Amino acid sequence: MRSKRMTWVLTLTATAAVLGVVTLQSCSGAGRGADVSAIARARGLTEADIVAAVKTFQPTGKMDEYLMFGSGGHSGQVVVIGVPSMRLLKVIAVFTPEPWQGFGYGSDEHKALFENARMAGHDITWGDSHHPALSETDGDYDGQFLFINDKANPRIAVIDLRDFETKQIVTNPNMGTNHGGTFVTPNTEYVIEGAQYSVPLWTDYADVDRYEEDYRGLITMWKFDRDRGRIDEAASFSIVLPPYWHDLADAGKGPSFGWAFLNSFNTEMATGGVEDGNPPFEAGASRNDMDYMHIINWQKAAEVAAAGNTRMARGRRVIPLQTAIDEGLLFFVPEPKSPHGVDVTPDGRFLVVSGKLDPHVTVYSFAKIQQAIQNGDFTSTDPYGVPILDFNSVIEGQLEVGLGPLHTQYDNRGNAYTSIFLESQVTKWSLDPLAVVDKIDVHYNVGHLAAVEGDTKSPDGKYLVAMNKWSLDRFNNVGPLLPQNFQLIDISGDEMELIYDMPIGVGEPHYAQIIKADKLQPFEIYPEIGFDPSTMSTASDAVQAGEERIERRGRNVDVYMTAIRSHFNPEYIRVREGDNVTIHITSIEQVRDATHGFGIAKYNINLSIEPGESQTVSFVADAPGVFPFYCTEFCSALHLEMMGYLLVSPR
Ligand code: K7E
Ligand code: CUA
Repeated sequence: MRSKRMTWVLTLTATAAVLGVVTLQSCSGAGRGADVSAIARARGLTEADIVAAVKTFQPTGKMDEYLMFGSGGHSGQVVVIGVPSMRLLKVIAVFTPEPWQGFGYGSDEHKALFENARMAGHDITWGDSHHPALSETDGDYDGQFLFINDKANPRIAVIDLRDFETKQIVTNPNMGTNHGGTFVTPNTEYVIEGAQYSVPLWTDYADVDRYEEDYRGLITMWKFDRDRGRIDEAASFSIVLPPYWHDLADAGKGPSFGWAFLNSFNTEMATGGVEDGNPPFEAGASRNDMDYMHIINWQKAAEVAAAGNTRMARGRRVIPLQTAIDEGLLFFVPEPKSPHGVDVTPDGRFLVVSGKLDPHVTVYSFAKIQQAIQNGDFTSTDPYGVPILDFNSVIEGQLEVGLGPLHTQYDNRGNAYTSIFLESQVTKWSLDPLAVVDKIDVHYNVGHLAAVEGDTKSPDGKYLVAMNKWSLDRFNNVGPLLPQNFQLIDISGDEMELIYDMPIGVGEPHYAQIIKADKLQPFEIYPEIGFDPSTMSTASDAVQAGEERIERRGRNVDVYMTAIRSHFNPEYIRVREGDNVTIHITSIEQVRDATHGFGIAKYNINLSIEPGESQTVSFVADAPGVFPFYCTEFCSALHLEMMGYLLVSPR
């Protein structure tokens, strides 16, 4: 491979000529007499630094070519980042309340969403978001929806990219946690959620000594109703799996359409218990040289479910394991040691698996897998009767890429990029022939990679982001809890070039997807006055200008309020202690970015009301006193005056 310390043979002037941007030696006119080479010298910048800066800098008002949707890790949110500038544009509130967006601070719409997101009788106000998935049409991102999993509390969220807001959270009571989600099928027919740690399925409680009998894995195919923009829970189904631990999944496309692939580990079914003198989980679950890639015919499974060949488990439709075996829905093929990612190639012909404890990537041929299934070419079955294909007869080849390979993405020139955790590198390799092409150091301990459109049928091949778990010495010391480091890599040339470091200080992101920005068509303002984003239609309680009023029925008080720069109408809300108050607020603004907030002091209420939006907040006026409410978003010169009083008279 090439030397890591590149020698700069070009002079600054030569670079300037190549770039055709500025004359670096003297820039009079270009930057008010600035001398770029003098600035670079003073800041200690190298030639490569200047090139990287020019490749990533966005002048004011210039938009990024791509948007990256990254998981927010245990923040439970989604981060939206412009590429290549790596500017953070938004943190979309998903699983965790977020006051700026007024998400979970009083609005009835969000109360309903969080109500549906409860698990085991608990309000859940965080998530461990891992894998965002953009909706696809014909195997390509279509820019309409985004899905993301909560690993900690097995849930899936739906975000509508018309307004970048979370619309739905569905729970999976039959999983302990999830990890193999979210991944979409090529037309977003289904959103895939694979479990991670197995738990008892048909009984609510079984001790670990009943592990092999009562614990089960699961994969759920969530049916997505694109017209409604919602997962259809009743039309969704799950398939029971043996009690291995399951990891990442991917959906086949092109020739492998209709199939899903799911990694597993702990096929040893180790049950840990280091305190009892047993090997700890980490050792027990890593004994075998091979685990099983699960090959799942989801298209046929959907037919089996539609035919009623399911049982109910905790109110959900489930295809029992024996049915899955009998119907030919589930096959295994060995995969090397503690696999992490399984990534279908853009043409859908091959699957790339990385074993964390194996220095190779293994490339499986979908055609060979199909041939073996059709020929009934099985070496044996697992203890539960699942047929196992012969490893050597279905692989296309293996390639040594480095120690601790994890995740793979693709470009548009037949190359794959695999993250190498232990060596803190990205390995670029060609699929045909199987050969390492280039390696680059990243800082440090890389997890996922995200290449632009890198898991679609037509990757763009321009940029790759290495999502590094450790940042160590890359940023200023902010105490013992460090941000992660997203490193932007230019992959458009023969050699990869590291061009930007972006600290992520909100949680531990895992995966991201990067979409061409012009595929997104978000609203600039809501399409009509009185629009309810939770239904994406006109609110039944929308308030138009001139309709403002307060209605009382016994102890119920309904306030019909409008907001426009720079006042609320009405400005007094007079109620009695103990009254049930419902405020219906509509922003009658039609100007882009004229957002108003609505916060009530000491009642833990805050809304964000964007132009045209209608929201409802209900609460019991249980504390008597005088409580100012005010607009929490700076909206005009008279923003401080945009206020009113909630007057709660004692009973
Ligand atoms: Cu590797 Cu959850 Cu995909 Cu973390 S996961 S990196
Ligand atoms: Cu409206 Cu500030």
